[in-house]
Amino acid sequence: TLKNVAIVGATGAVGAEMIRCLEERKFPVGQLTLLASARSAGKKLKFKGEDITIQELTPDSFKGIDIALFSAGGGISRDFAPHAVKAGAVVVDNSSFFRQDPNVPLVVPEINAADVKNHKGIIANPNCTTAISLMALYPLHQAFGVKRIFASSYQAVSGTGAQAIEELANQSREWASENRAWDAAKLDSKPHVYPHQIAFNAIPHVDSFLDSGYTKEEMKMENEGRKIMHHDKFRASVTCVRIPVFRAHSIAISAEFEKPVTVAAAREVLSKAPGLDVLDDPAAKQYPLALDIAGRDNCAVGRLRLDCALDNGLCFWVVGDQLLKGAALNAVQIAECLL
Ligand code: A2P
Ligand code: 11C
Repeated sequence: TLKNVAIVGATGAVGAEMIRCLEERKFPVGQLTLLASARSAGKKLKFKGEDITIQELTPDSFKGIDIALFSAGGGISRDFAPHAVKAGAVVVDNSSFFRQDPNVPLVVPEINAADVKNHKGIIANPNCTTAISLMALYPLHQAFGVKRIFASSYQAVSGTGAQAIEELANQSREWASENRAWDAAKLDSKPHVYPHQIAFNAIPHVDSFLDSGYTKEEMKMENEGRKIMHHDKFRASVTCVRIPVFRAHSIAISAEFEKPVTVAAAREVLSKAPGLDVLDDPAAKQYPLALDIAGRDNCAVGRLRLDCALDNGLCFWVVGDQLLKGAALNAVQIAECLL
């Protein structure tokens, strides 16, 4: 049976991918309602070759909606998801706002699809860095029992949204058009989205800082990882870094396991994992690259090696399109679990 679907934040970087995922995966959409701010109302976006006029999001937007996909930031989810639930819709929320609510399942369908059925109107979509990391970590956990990880992320600007994509593009153009030398990479223009110039830089600051000195983004790995893997003792020490890549997040992970692990056994486990490709042939210079993984549904893992500083430790490099597996694709997969 067909479902009436609404996308909140349809004009955003994730919203655009949600529209595409619904179309590509042949989700049984009855009517598609596209919602955004008043700034976008009246503009049109295409779905299955047809123009759909964007409407301004209001508390009354959800009459007759079966499934509402939210990706317009935590504040919008906080204020409007309850209206959608009241109107009878099931909300799949891409923001961090409801993720730790015990009444809200937090789901990566390849890992804990069964949690979907416990929902009370809202299902949360995990953080993108966490979701991509778990696509490789969870199968290893099932085989070897993960105790803790140390990780660094290399996050694309599209994780921040459409304005950040523009900021990186503009800064890159500014450098090129002024014929600047390599050692004159610091531009005159002031950044708007990030606290520092992102082009030609690496910024160890994603989301806001906590008293502990970690950022919120960094702690999502442990907090969301525990909930998704049903593993209350999982520990994660993470440094999240924004880099001048447009699309696809990369994460370098050192994981420590309960049981002894070998590269061959890990490769065997990972090669059978759903939604994950193993690209691991260093001699052929083959490993997952953001530029190759961008636009692909599957995440990819490579650089498998025993960790030389941990007991029962494995190092690996996992890359995923964070607009897809980290956001729009995962949200649509959750919606598919509801069918
Ligand atoms: P709009 O384009 O009208 O501002 P991104 O994460 O790529 O920056 O996208 C954010 C999304 O959230 C956009 O679709 C944006 O719509 C939407 N959004 C932002 N503020 C509001 C709001 N007050 N009401 C509805 N949608 C909003
Ligand atoms: C980023 N991961 O790349 C963030 C965006 O918890 O959903 C999404 C933040 C979140 O900036």
